[in-house]
Amino acid sequence: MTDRPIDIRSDTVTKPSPEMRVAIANAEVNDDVIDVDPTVKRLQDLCAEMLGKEAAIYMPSGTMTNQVAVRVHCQPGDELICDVNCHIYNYEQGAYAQLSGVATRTVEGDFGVMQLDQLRDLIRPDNEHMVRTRLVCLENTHNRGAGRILPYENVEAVCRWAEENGLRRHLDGARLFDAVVASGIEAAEWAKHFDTVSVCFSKGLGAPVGSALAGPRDLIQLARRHRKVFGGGMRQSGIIAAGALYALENNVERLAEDHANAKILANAIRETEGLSLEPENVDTNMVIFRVDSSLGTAFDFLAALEEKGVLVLTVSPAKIRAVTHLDVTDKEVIRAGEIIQRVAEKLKDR
Ligand code: TLP
Repeated sequence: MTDRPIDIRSDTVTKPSPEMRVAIANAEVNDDVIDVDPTVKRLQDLCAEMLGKEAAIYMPSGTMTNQVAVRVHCQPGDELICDVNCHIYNYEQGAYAQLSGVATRTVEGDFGVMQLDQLRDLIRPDNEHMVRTRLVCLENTHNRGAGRILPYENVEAVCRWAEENGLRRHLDGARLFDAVVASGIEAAEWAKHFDTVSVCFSKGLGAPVGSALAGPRDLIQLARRHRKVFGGGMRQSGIIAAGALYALENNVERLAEDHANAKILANAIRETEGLSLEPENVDTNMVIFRVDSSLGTAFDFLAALEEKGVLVLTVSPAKIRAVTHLDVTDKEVIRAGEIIQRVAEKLKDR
């Protein structure tokens, strides 16, 4: 019998556990567009409570919660400020422009961390030639920053500056619970600096579908309008919300196991000639490493790993990302590390 592939492309690849499937099968449902689905309501209320916000709304994806947030905060002709490597800027097809007529001003952050000195001069004067600076978006943990946790004081300082200057603040917290578990700082403590926060259930938390956007009641009411026009009004969505609820109630603390596994993988990569971690430290469940050109490209490396049963993703022609999650065991992670080392050795001798 051949072993199953070790799939560490993303923490989005997890499948609902038997216990989660029972919760899904037993979910109470109703039409959540006409009125309210009781399971969706429970999920939304729990999210709002955990994030210390008045209300929350369930949506099909993290892309939608981010883009509905942009739409809630901005009008066409407005501009948002974000780190150049953030998900909203890189992986959402420029939806802020396509769907909301919003421009972006990007900042070269340090693995996702923007400094106040980089931001101070970016607010545009009130002048009819210019777009209106309206919103600052942060991402925590930071995906292209290899799961980096933004320093708490940095988040506080950037958000205070934004507030003092009349800018709205949105947090892409797709993996906020990874930051919570690894930092020991509560979700509401992170969230209090932002007007809106989005969190995902279909990443490390292991649910099959969905994200939530939390914030003040009036903004979430407006978000409900925009969710509908973006095609995210869902009927008996308690079926999928039950998986998300199960994930929130059962799978938060265990994220620490993924973080420990990512450190095991990082150690194997650190010891391998021709590979270097970027950044050097691993804060949560992601590892990004550079493949030296003497071993070929990241695409060559990915193909060689795939042949040996390890699935990863490239993040650039020279960089690879691996993500630990609840469907990979520590043994599999150790094996993935050994395979990475063997592949590097082999490519060196080509
Ligand atoms: N990220 C995915 C890919 O889109 C890259 C992944 O495999 O990591 N914010 C952040 C920080 C994300 O990492 C993602 C997904 C999203 C938003 C979007 O979530 P979905 O996929 O639910 O639209």
